[in-house]
Amino acid sequence: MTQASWRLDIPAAEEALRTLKGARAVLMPTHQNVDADGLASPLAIASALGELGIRAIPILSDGVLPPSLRFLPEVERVLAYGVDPLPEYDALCLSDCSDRRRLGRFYADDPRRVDGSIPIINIDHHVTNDRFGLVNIVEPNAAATAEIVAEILRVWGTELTLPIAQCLLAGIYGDTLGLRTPATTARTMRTAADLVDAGANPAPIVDALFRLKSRSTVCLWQRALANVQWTGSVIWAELTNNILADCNAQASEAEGLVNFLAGTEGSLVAAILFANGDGWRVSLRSLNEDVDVAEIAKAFGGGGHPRAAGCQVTGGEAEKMAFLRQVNELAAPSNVVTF
Ligand SMILES: [Mn+2]
Repeated sequence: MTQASWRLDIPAAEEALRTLKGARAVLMPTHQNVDADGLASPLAIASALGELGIRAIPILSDGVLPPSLRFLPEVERVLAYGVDPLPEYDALCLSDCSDRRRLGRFYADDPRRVDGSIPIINIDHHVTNDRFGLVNIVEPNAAATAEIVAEILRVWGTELTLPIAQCLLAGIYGDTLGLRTPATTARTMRTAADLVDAGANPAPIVDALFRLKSRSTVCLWQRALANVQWTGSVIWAELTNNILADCNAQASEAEGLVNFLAGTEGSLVAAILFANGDGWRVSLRSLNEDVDVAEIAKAFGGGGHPRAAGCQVTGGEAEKMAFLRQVNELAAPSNVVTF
């Protein structure tokens, strides 16, 4: 377990609040393929800003609410981009979003939305965050954006209501797989304990994020596991749109699968390749301390964390296989021992 090695930038947290207080409405787009941390953090912030009389609206950038996140308190306040009309806004607050392209369709439809002409508050824990905001609160040593948000709300002096506490605990549990990842510190656990003291209940979070699964998810895993392949020490599976359609599943349902594969004996990297229009969106994981998948993803224009990252591979079968061979070479220098 590593020691806590970050300190909240309190002046930045205060400046963020000043900026948000000056806005008539704050839009909070999520990153694409949103996860628990990516949705629970803006939900908690929106709820806290509501206490202060500031209107803040979380919006799902790719218009889809993953079924596993329906349990989040106050999720009904979240809009879906491309489905709900886009409200008027004069400030943006992004959480858990390492760069603006991660906003998916919200960005792609009009990159000028995030060119800085509307002030951006950027709250994140990705080491690859490029500090695109007017105010940047980026703490790569925090285990989850929700862990940072818990401290920001302390500075803001907002009440830790039950919905806020439950959201923040869900964000922390989501990114730490239930306080189990190397990024989890004693401080992460203390923050989690404070949230439980405030009334948060871990049991439904664990069920929703790690135990309950739909029939479509089991179908997806069945198809993916039947086609697991190896390229050197890279264990990988590809998910096509046909498989998703056959199983009536969304791509987000395979997120747990890459974590499952990452624990496979003899592997240094696990990859799930999601076929999309241009090639594949790739999700990378490693349990090996000597392998940094954020660095590997960066070599292909992506980013993330040392243990979990992603990138896009453009092209066809030849490019796909070349990518996997390159990942294997980047992951397996001669001094790295497989387990
Ligand atoms: Mn996160």
